[in-house]
Amino acid sequence: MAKWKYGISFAEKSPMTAPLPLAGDLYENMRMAAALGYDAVEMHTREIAEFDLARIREMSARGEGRICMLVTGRLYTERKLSLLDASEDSVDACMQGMKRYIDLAAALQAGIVLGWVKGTVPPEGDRERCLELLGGRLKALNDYSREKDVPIVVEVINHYETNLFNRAEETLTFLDQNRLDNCYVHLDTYHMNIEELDPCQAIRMCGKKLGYFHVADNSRRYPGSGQLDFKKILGTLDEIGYQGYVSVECIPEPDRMTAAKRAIAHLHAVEP
Ligand code: LER
Ligand code: MN
Repeated sequence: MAKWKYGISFAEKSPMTAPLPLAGDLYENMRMAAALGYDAVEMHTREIAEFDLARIREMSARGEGRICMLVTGRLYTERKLSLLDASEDSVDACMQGMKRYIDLAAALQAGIVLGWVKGTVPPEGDRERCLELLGGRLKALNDYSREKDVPIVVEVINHYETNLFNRAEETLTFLDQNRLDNCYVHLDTYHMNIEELDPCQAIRMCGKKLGYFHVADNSRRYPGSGQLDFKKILGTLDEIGYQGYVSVECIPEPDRMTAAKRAIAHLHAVEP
């Protein structure tokens, strides 16, 4: 019996260059992921998407998978909204979108991944002021999501993609200073390999505040394809008593099915 649950990233539409191993029909992919040994899929979707909730619940009851997380990035990439937008109207629309994601996650008993939607500090922008604004806005979402029993996980993403929350320590400090008790740190081995001097020390630093964990190897292909020591990484998750999901977010090479199969086989082989 694994110490944690395994997830895998999915979107209905995703190019082969994106780090989402699964794409296509949701229900087929949930079933296929479960058959491969994954406990759940993490879904990139729009906040206005509609799902057959009864069908998803029936599938979960039959052991045909579930949805562990909804990823909010499409609010940013498709609707161009973020929590640090300059106009109040955009920020309001972003907050409404995030609340819709939270409502949908509540119906699915899933969590919410916050990555790019947090926004960035503009060139020449006042970083402290941005952090203050973000803290207030996230506090409102923190309280809304706590009421609905939906955790928010804030992803730590490397500095080539964003200029806020690039490292575990900075993210932990922000969550702590703003008393975001329903928000957790979301680490990703790919980003940690770029940003953290010692990824295992970053895991230890998060301790009970670690809420979600993405895995890919150093080239962002499936775990086990490259240089990262997943025995040591999973051993450190065990050391801190991590009980969340370990979720595969990797480039679908050599093809979707092979990447998904090899990833879970490697993780099972090295888990404590
Ligand atoms: C998403 O989980 C992620 O890791 C970022 O790199 C967004 O692409
Ligand atoms: Mn990630």
